[in-house]
Amino acid sequence: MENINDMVQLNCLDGGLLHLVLNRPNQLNALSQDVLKRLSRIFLDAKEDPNVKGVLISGSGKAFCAGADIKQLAALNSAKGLHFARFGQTVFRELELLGKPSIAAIHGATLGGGCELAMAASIRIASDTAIFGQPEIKLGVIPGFGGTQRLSRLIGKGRALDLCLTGRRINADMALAYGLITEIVSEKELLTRAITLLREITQFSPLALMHILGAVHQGYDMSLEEGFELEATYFGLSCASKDKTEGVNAFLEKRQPVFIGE
Ligand code: CO8
Repeated sequence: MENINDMVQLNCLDGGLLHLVLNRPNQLNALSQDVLKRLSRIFLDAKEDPNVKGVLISGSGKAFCAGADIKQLAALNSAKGLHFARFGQTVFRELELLGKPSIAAIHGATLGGGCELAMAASIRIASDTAIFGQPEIKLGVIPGFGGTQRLSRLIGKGRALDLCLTGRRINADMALAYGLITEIVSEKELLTRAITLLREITQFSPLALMHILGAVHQGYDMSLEEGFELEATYFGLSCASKDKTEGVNAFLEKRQPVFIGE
């Protein structure tokens, strides 16, 4: 019997970084209902915890995540499928709307729900061993954890349709060319690079980071005019912060800023 807490291991790293390790290596970190419940708890807690500045997600064993747990998928009827899809969508949205930067550090298979989880992170970097795809069509279903929506938004409708309709896999080079990931490193360097990048980002004002994430995620589906208004609102809020005073003063005084999140 698997313990729900072991399915996602938590490591607190220096600088307020929370490292989540998907930890069902014998199932290639397949996303069961329990994994999703655990992820939801972690994301909600991380959002509220002022000590958490950023989140890193990786997978143990030979894959990032090979998708929803196909054994559980087998038992789904229409009503349960609807519920499971909504639940997964909600959990991944919690990650996307964390208000703090997140990085998916990807290696090996990143398929189906695994790719959908990675797409909910703010940034994806991958090792040269990574493979990506939405193979649900081969199982007679469709992506259900946000894949049809986020993939189209990230890489464009034509490429998303190609991947979802064929179920074919793409390698890291192609994923980079598509804009699904932003960087490729060797598998050995993956975690170090992801941590370094997340540290670089989380040194900035947490408020400004939250405002950027909010402006991009909320503004994405608005009209351009509405998006501008949202951006102006967030910009105004940023200007009211002590971090803005500190950032501008530090520049003028030719020193490094120290942001406090106020
Ligand atoms: N679920 C459960 N178990 C899995 C999964 C999975 N998604 N993927 C792999 N495993 C298991 C295998 O069954 C195997 O277990 P065992 O050793 O007991 O036989 C073990 O992991 C290792 O897998 P393989 O032996 O297959 O490893 P390979 O290196 O030969 O192949 C692959 C790796 C190519 C990744 C292959 O495992 C594979 O194709 N996996 C399935 C990928 C897939 O189809 N993913 C999509 C799943 S559906 C989905 O994500 C839908 C999301 C939205 C759902 C909405 C709910 C309604």
